[in-house]
Amino acid sequence: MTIEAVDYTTKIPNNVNLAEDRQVLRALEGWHPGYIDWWKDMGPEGFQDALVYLRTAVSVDPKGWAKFDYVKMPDYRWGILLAPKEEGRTIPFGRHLGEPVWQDIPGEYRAMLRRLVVIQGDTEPASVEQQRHLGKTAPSLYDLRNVFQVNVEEGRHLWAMVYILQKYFGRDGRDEAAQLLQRRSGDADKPRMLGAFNEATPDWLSFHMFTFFTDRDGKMQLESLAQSGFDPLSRTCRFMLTEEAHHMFVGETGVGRTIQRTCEAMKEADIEDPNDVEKIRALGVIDLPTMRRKLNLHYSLSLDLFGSEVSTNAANTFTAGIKGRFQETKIQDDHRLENATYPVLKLVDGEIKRVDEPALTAINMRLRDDYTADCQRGIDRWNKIIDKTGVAFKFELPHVGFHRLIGEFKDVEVSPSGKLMDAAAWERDKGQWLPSKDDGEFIGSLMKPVTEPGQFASWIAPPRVGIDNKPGDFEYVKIAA
Ligand code: BYC
Repeated sequence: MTIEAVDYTTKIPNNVNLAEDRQVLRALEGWHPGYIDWWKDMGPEGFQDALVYLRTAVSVDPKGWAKFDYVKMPDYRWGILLAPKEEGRTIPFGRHLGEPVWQDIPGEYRAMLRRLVVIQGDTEPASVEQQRHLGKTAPSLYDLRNVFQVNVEEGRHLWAMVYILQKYFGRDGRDEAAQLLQRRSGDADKPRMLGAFNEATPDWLSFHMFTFFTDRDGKMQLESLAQSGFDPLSRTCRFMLTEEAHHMFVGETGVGRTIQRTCEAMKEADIEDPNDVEKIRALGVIDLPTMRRKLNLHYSLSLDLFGSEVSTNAANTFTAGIKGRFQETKIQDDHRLENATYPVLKLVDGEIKRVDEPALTAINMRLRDDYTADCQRGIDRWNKIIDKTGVAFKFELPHVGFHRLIGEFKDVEVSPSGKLMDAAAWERDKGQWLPSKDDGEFIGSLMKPVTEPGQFASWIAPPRVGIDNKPGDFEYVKIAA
């Protein structure tokens, strides 16, 4: 493994030798002002002059890749960083299994690769746009810093994809890079490409659920692209995954701290029944049934991001050696899948059944199953927090057919327990399972900013440890810098 040093002398820090790649450097420098305009228009609302205690990637050495310091967000050094090259790496799956990885894009796979890179790129600025209002209502300086950290890194992930577009796709790539700054989350005319990235993130519970569930789809997709036979994409995604881990940490601990605070408040007030919603809400915390409805929403929206269960697109990208499976190199099989099958949940004669499908077309389903297992581990950790406080309540993932807009279940209604329902029954019952307007208004009423170092809003517990081991009263954001 060779670790290329990061060059900080060019405007765009990088470890891809941009100083000698004048054409790409010029293209990126040409794109930079538009990016900064986008950041100022669509990035975090306010706080652009605040000093934020941020981590910046300064190396790709797994032993020490980041440095923490106060930075104004528009001055963050958004760099192009690829994980170290693995000498002798070969394509780990598909038709080209065992051949040396490509340093350039084979002509026949150009369109396919471009589509994946553009979709991946599109999600990054979308999430920043979705989260731009949150600074105003942060429950603490610690949380405020975390959302900004996530935002600047999503910005860097956009740069990562734009580099691939501009370096390997010439003029088409430059056009796509420009369009990535033009689409807008939730816009009627120019929406972002995937469903979940056009939804609102109205409050901090939504943000934490989003970073738990939707960033975890990001992890699965990046893991699959990190297997790619196109080595620059693989290396880019591998380094993005290093940063992504913190985003999921923010989500998991954010929801975990919310659960913790609710259970503690219930205990202090001697409330045993988690469904005693009115009394619990009066304590200034979010009741567990409301959290369950939010969980149901974010999980189902995120499942849609895996595409159809049975997909020839997925089969084609796998066979081409472009997009693999989660932890492809650790799977014990022939990595070609021409004769294999995989069980897929389908609607058969009005019933939900597992049906064996060719494993190649079931690649999305398999990734989604891996995702569900990964989510379940997080849910188990949340349930442990509840157990420890003695409150009788349990979170569960709803059935994968619940509330779906993409794939096998898009035209039917399925309850969280997996029962097919008619439209009338769904209309009658869905309010129990998905957040209502009233839930949104109640959560909204708790969203009051707390800007005193070491203080937290009523509805969320403090973290167990600080970022970069800082003490509890550390001033993570100097607002009036
Ligand atoms: N919304 O064969 P199909 C992240 C379209 S998150 C709208 O079923 P395929 C992050 C599809 O485009 C990770 N349209 O699916 C997280 C196709 O349309 P066209 C993002 C959808 O292609 C948090 C048609 O339906 N990265 O990084 O096998 C914060 C049939 O497609 C949707 C990636 O997704 C949808 N949900 O799989 C920040 C990786 N689903 O082209 C960042 C790259 C499907 O026929 N993307 N369609 O008009 C892919 O690997 C695949 O394109 C997909 C879909 C998984 C998205």
